[in-house]
Amino acid sequence: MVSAMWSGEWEIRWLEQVDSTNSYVRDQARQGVPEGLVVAADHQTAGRGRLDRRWESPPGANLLASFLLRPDCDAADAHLCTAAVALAGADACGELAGVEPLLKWPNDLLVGDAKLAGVLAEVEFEGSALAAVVVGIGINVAWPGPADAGGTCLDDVRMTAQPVDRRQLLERVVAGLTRRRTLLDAATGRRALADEMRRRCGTLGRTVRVTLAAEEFSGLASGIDDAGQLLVETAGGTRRVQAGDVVHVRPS
Ligand code: BT5
Repeated sequence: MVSAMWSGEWEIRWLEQVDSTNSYVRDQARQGVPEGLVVAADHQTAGRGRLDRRWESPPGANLLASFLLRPDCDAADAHLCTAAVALAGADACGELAGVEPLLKWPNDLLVGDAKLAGVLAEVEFEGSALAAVVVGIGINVAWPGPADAGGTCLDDVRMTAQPVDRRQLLERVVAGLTRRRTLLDAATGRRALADEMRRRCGTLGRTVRVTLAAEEFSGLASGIDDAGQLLVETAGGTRRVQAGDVVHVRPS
């Protein structure tokens, strides 16, 4: 990895409108902007999910934010950046709304079986070295997502009287990420982060149906290995599923 150690500083930019906060931050990363940039937007005109899917959100309704990280780790550990942001997002929802979402492998926050938030991590390389990881999170605050997506929002599940303020929510996500950020730079820290992710991952112990591009199978989600792959026990043995390949993992 090429970067210097993280300075501990965040620079938060809040935009009225952008195509995608992830695209914006990736662009900044390519221009050499240091770690710590955080970009949020009231509205995305081309918000992105994984595998060319769209992330929808009406103007001003939800939290849409991306973080520029330059951790001292290999590309193989970049999935832990997703975990760090997802865990920070879950903590923030607990602190401000009194709900404790669980992680759904590889990149969602769920309340019950409903999707409260999604995380999208994208990596940038310099030669063969990891140069940056851009992690975006969309947390539904006031709008639960498209009708057919099975989503929920904090307004529908919060245990608190007051609606959640998006800027305060971002501040809490930043605080939760600050608590975990240095874990990414050392093997012991990365193990601790991976353990926390496994403890708070609601996918483990459930029967799941995995849909890949060319096949589908079911089994018991039994673990997540150090490379971030989901282990699924099937009649034919243990399958390892990479986040990049999976179209859907559903409880079944
Ligand atoms: C994700 O993708 O869940 C990652 C979403 C990341 C969004 C953030 S917002 C800030 C940053 N900038 C970006 O451009 N992106 C990131 P995936 O697992 O592929 O889920 C996408 C699917 O979720 C879509 O195909 C819809 O079915 C559904 N969906 C779309 N908008 C939703 C919403 N607001 N709430 C719940 N589900 C939604």
